[in-house]
Amino acid sequence: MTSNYQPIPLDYQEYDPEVMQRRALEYYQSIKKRRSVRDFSGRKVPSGVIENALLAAGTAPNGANMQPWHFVVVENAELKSRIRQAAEAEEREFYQQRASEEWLDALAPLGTDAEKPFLEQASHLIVIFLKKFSYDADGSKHKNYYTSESVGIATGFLIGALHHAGVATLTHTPSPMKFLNEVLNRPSDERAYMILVAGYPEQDCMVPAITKKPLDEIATFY
Ligand code: IYR
Repeated sequence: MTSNYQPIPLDYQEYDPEVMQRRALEYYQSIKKRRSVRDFSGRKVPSGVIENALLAAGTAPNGANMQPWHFVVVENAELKSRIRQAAEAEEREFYQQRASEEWLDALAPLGTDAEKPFLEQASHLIVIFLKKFSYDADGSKHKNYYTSESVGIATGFLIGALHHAGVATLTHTPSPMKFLNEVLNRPSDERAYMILVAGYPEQDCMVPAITKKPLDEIATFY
């Protein structure tokens, strides 16, 4: 039997335990400063920053290395405005009809509503699509595996990479998001997963006061 398994040496960097400790602490101290930003300035983030962050996202571990994602980067004002209009229509429906009282109560501390000006103001909208299938060069269709886990991890890498570069982000998931396939010309077997809003925060940007759970609540050690 012929095998497609072709191993290469691992490129691995080991650190001394103290260096490990320091790096782990420094990473936590950096990532804990990431906040979801809803007030963006119109300033443009350089395209190269977005491109490298996307390359970082594309390294994410994923099911059978099918890389079941597609990122659409929107800077065009006309497209942003179409996305805003469609998203606000869905959000008005959500806030006025679909959301339960319990859900609205849970959102109250975040101060969100159906108005989404950031969809036009922010430097970039990165619309993340999940691909249920891949296609060979000859056009034959293959199922992708663990697609939501894979795209979730890639999205996490993307958010982390943008934060590392100094780009503020907001995860935005208007529901339903089908309109994004139409506006952005994506095939119907791709599912819009999230809009990642990216840019510089507005000057004197405020964010809701929230706290994160302590370690003993989020983790168990045996
Ligand atoms: N999609 C809506 C509502 C919303 C839902 C959750 I859960 C949030 O953490 C934040 C907002 C909106 O974007 O306003």
